[in-house]
Order: sequence, then structure tokens, then C-alpha cells
Amino acid sequence: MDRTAQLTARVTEREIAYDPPSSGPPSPPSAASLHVRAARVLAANWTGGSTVPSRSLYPHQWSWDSAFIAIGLRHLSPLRAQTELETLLAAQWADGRVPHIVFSPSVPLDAYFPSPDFWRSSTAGRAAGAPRTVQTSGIVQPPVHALAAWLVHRADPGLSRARGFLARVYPRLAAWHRYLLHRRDLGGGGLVSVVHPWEQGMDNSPCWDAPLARVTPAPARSFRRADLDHGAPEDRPTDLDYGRYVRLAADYRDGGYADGGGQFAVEDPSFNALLIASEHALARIAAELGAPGTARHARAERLTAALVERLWDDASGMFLCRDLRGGGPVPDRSVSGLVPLLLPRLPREVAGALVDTLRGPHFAARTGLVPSYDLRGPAFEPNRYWRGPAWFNTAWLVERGLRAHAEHTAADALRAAFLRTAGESEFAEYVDPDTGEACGAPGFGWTAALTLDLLHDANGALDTGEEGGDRR
Ligand code: 9WN
Repeated sequence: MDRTAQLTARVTEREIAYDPPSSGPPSPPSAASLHVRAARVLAANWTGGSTVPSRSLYPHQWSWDSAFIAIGLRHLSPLRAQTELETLLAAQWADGRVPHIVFSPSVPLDAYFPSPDFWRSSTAGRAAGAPRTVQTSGIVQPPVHALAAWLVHRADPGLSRARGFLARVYPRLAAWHRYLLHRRDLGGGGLVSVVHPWEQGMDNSPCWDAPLARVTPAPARSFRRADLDHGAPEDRPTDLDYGRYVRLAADYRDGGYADGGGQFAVEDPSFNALLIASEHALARIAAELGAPGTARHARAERLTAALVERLWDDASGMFLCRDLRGGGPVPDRSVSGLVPLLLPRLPREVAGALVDTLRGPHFAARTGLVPSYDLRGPAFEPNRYWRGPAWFNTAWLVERGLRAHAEHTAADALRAAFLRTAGESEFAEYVDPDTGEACGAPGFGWTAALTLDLLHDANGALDTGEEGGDRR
């Protein structure tokens, strides 16, 4: 991102002021105050070129957080939203990967673990083309970025064209998808695999328990967790799980971040659905830039077919993860298996079954939000990281999915639950799915950003299908 953009992408009072949407259903009475409070969170977390998920727990730039944050920021400042994505993409590796963390040099090393001296991107990642001027992690996160770039462009096409926003991000986004499709099809069936639970974004999900059980944990004395300085131990992953995360990341690093040989390889429904949605968005970006997007739409359709063929489970009425290192389908039901609802071209019977599952006993939580894990599952815990609590980014994805399939009543109810709980929890990182009790970090970036998106884009199904024109 150029210095001029950084200087002009300042937070202004005008951005924080509430400007009600001109169309759509009536907003809840507290919409104006919710808007102002959410905008204040994003202003407080803005660093000048990007937004931290949380000032305390996550003081750097995270990849999929930034994509969600840009989707909300577009309603406050399309320039800041563009800048958010450009800052992230400036840290892309030459092999195309977009790192899951871009470290801020002004934050002390012990503020977050694993820190830059663990990942050693500029040395251990040299063969894979890690940048020299910025320190990053070496793993990735879900590819929400092309979708975010398209939505950000649509918020102010004039500004976007004047700044050449799409022309600048397109080659980077295309290289990012190429990396995933070519280097991460570890199962050979067309889907992308994650090689670490942090890559999928739902770090501590019970879906990883069996694949992780094969991993020998790094000794507890070999690292110091920083998350416990800010988060309650009973809400966070256990030391044993952390030891396994560290082992997997250290092995990947010590192998020069080359893909294919690791102990952990999982095909995940949410990660692949987000890639499909982003591939459709990239096709639209290509068309906007004057190139045909047909081949990309066709690839997205092939990926959708592979997703259904490899990960759909009729018996549970949802998608399941597939453990490529020996376990096959993972029987645990997690919200990841519902996220593909956001694809408008999903077979009708699959979409119908997903809607039924959402309404059924495994996912119908008392807050009206979507729990991260099966309410009746053996590993369910209402407060522990990704093992039951409800997150706001997944609620947003499911809400958009319900709209994509014209389930507007259910979408309206989820939107109302989202806005109510986000406001009451002071934009918490996540909440107890039944009581709405706030957990994790307060003033969380994507919670605030996606609140803004639901306030300002009440009826929007994501513009991700091949058809569908002007639906933003
Ligand atoms: C590891 C930043 C990130 C989110 C992830 C969430 C959590 C990190 C952690 O925070 O992960 O990447 O230290 O637990 O699980 O989804 O992107 O908000």
C-alpha cells in the first residue's frame, strides 16, 4: 500500500456518524447507536494501514479477519477497506500464499505467540518466496479475500477505478488461488487441504481431535503461551493441544514451508466453500477488468461438485471434514459443515437439508445464533474455543447463505439475533450459544465489521453465483 493511501485512509468523525441505508426493511430501533459503537471499535483497532482483531489478544494483522473487516469497513470508508486488503496482500509470498499473520514491527515479541522469531519467515521461508521486508507466519487462512475485494469495489466503484484497486489486487488474488489449487490439492480430488488447524480458522474444533491425536506435542517448556495473559484458560485450547499446534508449525517451518509432507492434512467444507465463493468473485473481478471470467466460474462449479462428492454426508444432513492422513470422514458436526450454504448453486436437496439441520436439535441454540459445534456432540463445551460457542463471522456466512437460498424468514431471525447479541456483548469475539454470555476478547474486529454489514446490507445475498447480476 502506498504512503499516500495510508495517510488518506485516516479515521474521520464522518465515517463514524450513522447514515441509514436508503432501502431495505426497517432497522432495529438501536441501529444508529449500534452503528456508532461498531464504528468506534473499528477506529480503535485501526493501525493506519490495517485493523487488528483485538488490541489485547491479537495485536497484528490476521488474514481472514482482514477480509471480514474490509467487508464491514466498506460501509464506513471504502478507502480504508481497500487499504486493509492491500496491506495484507503486500505481504504475499512469491509462491502465492497469503500468510495468516502479518506481524507489526512495533508490537513487542512477547505480546503474541507464536511470534516472528518462531516462524522466521524471511529465512525459513526464503525458498517459498517469503517477503524480506515484513515478517509473517508461514501458514494460511481461509480465502475470503477475493470475495471481500469484490464487495469493497462494489461499495464505491468510482473510487475503486480511480485508484486502480481491482487491477492491483487481481494478480495477487489470482496467484493466491493458484497456490491453493495447485499446491494444496493433497487428496488429488480437486479440493484444497489445510495443513494446520489454525489454517482453517476454527482452531480448536473437535473435528481436529482425531487428526491431531497422531501428532507428538512439542514439550510445554519449549514455548510460552501469550494467549493466557489475556484469555481465561477454561475458554482457550488446552496446553496439550497447543503443544500439537506448535509441533505441526515447527515441522512445517523446518521443512522450508514446502507442501505435501506434513502429518496433518484435512479437507474442510468451510475453507473450500469460501474458495468457491471467492473464485466466483474473482471471475466477476476479471470481467470488470475486461477479461472473460467464464473459465473461473466453470472451475468454481467443478469445485462445488467435488465438495458435494467428497464431503457431503447424507446421514447427518451436512458436510463433514475428511482426514487425509488415514481417518477418512470425520464424524463430528461443526458449523464448518453448514457454511457451504453460502453457495447459491448448491444442489437444491443439499441446500434444503442444510436448512433443516440448522433448525434441528444439533444447531438450534437459544440465542438464535449458530453454535460452532454440535449442541449434542460428545465434545460440546459452551465457552471453550470453537468447541461450542457461537462466532459472528460464521453467523454472518450462514445468514448470507440463507438469503442466497431465499430463506428470508430464517435469515431475518439470524440477523436479528446477531445484531442483538453483538451489541449486548460489546462486540465480543464469541458468545455462549445459549446464554449469549460474552467470551474471549471484547471489541473484536470482525464482530464490529459484520455488524455494520448486516445493518447496511440487510437483504444482500452474496454476489457469488455465475448469474445474479446486481444483488449487492
Ligand atoms: C491463531 C485472530 C484469530 C482468528 C482465528 C481464531 C484465533 C489464533 C489464536 O484468532 O486464532 O490464528 O491465537 O487462537 O481462531 O479464527 O483468525 O482473530
